Amino acid sequence: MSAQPGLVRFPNGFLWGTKTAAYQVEGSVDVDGRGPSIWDTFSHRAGATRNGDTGDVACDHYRRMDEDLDLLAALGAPAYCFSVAWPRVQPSGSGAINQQGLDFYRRLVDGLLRRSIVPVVTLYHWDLPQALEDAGGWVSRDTVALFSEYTRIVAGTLGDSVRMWITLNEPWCSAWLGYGTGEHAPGVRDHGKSAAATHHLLLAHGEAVNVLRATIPNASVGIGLNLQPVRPATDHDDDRAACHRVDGNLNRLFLDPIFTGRYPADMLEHYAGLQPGFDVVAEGDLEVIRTPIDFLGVNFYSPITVCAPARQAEARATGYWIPETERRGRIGDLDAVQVLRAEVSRTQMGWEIEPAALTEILVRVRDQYANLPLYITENGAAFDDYIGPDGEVHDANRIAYLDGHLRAVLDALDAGVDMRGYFVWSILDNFEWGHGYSKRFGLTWVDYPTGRRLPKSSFAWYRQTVRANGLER
Ligand code: IFM
Repeated sequence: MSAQPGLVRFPNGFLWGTKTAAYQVEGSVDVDGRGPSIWDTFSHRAGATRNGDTGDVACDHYRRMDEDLDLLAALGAPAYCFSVAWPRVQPSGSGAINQQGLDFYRRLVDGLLRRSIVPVVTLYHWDLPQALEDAGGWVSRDTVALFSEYTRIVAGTLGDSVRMWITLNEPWCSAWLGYGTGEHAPGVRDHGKSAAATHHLLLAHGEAVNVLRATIPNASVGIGLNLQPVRPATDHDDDRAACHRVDGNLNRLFLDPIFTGRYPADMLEHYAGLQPGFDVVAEGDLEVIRTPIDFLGVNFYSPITVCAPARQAEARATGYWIPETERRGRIGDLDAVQVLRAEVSRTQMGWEIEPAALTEILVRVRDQYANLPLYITENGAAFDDYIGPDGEVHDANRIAYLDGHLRAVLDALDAGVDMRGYFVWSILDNFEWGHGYSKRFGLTWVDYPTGRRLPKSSFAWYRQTVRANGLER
């Protein structure tokens, strides 16, 4: 990157931002006509979330929007990505439009523009209207057409002011945590349903790309995928095979259809026989799914290492750590067990910190799929933050994490990858799904009982990084 003494700089126009999602920050779940989403239902189910936490209040962003807009202006990052809650716009997921819901997002977009912040909109970040789940949710093909209808409404309302659109955020989580392990809403445990949901989510994405393009002439449209390099614990054939399966589920099941118009053959074979599974794929669907996109959003947190279940003792003997309590659920249907490297530091989520893995996945996307513009649409970390005696949150570990991953982005740029921007997850501490409020990812501490916002040290660090458009050498 361009040389300046003491500083290593990002390209001009590199888009810096932060990101949130509706259910994680908004609260006000039953005001101004909003209908219930699957996360309202799920989070109120006994035992579904840590401490029974729900998004009922969250960061109270719905009512504190102006304060949060000022916070974003104080940060100085030129972009902000938020998600629209489908049940605010269409309380029952189809038909009647709730104008008050749309007005909220209009005010949000106008408030951003007034502060010269570029709005980036995610259409779906997991909060499916409950009425649609009752009718089959993402397992039902009907949801695809309804998502197009919803997309048309939002694009018709905000399209004059919003150019950059993300159709879906991390459809893997919706499909495999929502319908597979049941850790996420709607809490279903049925991998046949996960497979069908995967396909319908991808189809909804492809259809939405076309709707956005038809509605907004200069739209820039992409999807946000959670991608993770997967490594075998050892060179043993069984560990390598387990690695290939996990990679198939986490990465290839989404990248392949989007960029090549095919599901990976090994995954189709792996899930064959499950109902409804990939039997829901109809002629012409994959052509829709592979509709060209303008950019890919990469959400990155950590790589993952796996072994074959029968080789756990060998993995332990090789120095890996497999917590006794480690649930095999997440990758259990893949006949694989996640192992941890004892010497690698982890975030409070238990996720290994390895910035080079980010460079690796970015280069892989370019080399194996497409040389298209890439944005890091999420990167960040939860740590055990606390307010110190001086009244401040000194989150040096988060600064180190972000700094390391930004250098990994620089490495990708050096390798010729078309990196266009970087969004920190998140501007605020917020509702971390099944973990409730126990995990804090924010650049800003949120005091949940009062709603008070307190920028952490990482907030000042990120402001400085954005302003310099670079990092110290
Ligand atoms: O909080 C989530 C977000 O909703 C989706 N990506 C990962 C983040 C941290 O777990």
